[in-house]
Amino acid sequence: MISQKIRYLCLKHNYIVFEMEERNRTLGEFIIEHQNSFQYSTGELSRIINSIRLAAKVVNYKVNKAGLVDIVGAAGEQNIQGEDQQKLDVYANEVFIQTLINREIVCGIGSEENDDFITVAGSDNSHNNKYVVLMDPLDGSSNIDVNVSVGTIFSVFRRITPVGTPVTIEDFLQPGVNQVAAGYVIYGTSTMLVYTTGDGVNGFTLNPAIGTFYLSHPNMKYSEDGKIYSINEGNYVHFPQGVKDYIKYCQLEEGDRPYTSRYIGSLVSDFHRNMIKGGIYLYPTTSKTPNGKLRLLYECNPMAFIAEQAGGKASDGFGRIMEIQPTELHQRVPFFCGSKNMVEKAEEFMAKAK
Ligand code: AHM
Ligand code: MG
Repeated sequence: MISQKIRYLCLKHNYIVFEMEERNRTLGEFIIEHQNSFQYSTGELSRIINSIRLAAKVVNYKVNKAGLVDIVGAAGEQNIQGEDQQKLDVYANEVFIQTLINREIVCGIGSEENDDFITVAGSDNSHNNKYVVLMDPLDGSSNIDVNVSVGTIFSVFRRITPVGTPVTIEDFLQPGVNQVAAGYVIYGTSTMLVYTTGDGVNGFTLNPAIGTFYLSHPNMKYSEDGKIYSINEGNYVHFPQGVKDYIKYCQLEEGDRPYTSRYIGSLVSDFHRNMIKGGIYLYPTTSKTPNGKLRLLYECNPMAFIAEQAGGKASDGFGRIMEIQPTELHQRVPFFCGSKNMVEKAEEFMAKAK
């Protein structure tokens, strides 16, 4: 930034004042600076974040062209949950998987779009890498055709099976408290990569002209209270009584209420807005989705880790998301996530109605 004194002299002498942008750190610089603060630092985790950064740029390029080329619409296949896969889902899945495999930095990958986990061996056929990545490569993909923000969600764990052996299902079925990193990319009005390695949450915005992410949102924090609630109210009659009661509480004219209702239908976008403005996101059980809709491993755990690192909270309505012991790869759970006091209030209603 230019100093007040120089600005004054320039104006006095009719010189043009050029505003220099403050030079923010790039994501690449930030990763290198923070590498040593990570307790098991060997550079591998940094290389994983770097790969995700690269894949995010490639997917971003394609997402931005979605309306221009013949890329929207169903690919004609269904994923394991029986949902139509969009072409961009398939594309994003391939880009993230290939980027991680090519760089030989993970020993396994689990993806919402794949029925089973992928075992990754090095080019010498060894299994010496330490980390597994779980991801939802393109979340909220039903929004692609209508030009609404979508996202990528990822979660990183250290393997629990011995290094040198192929990964097993146990490496993937770890509770969220074991995560060493998690993050998301939001392909919105601007593209951002937000992540944590357990030392706070930082957000980086892509400058598309030069393809570089810059630190734009350092140390992101949820406010303790918020005024936004995000839920698909079309499912109201199927919600558990505790959620119905909580919604009525949000709508009541009292104190700082009624709250504002905002629902995009892309978890990443709803979460991102609520983290910045203060709010709660809820996807409870419904009769259509008796275990909730969102996946514990690909969506809830990573978002819960980010939420907690930002001072927020994530619950299944009764207890901490990150303490749930997963039993299957594509497990679904109810999800209540956001500003701490709002999540606690929702839990109170759930407990009362139980
Ligand atoms: P997806 O992984 O198939 O895209 O589904 C997850 C999405 C979330 O992003 C979003 O919050 C939720 O599903 C919306 O569901 P609904 O349309 O039932 O409200
Ligand atoms: Mg998803």
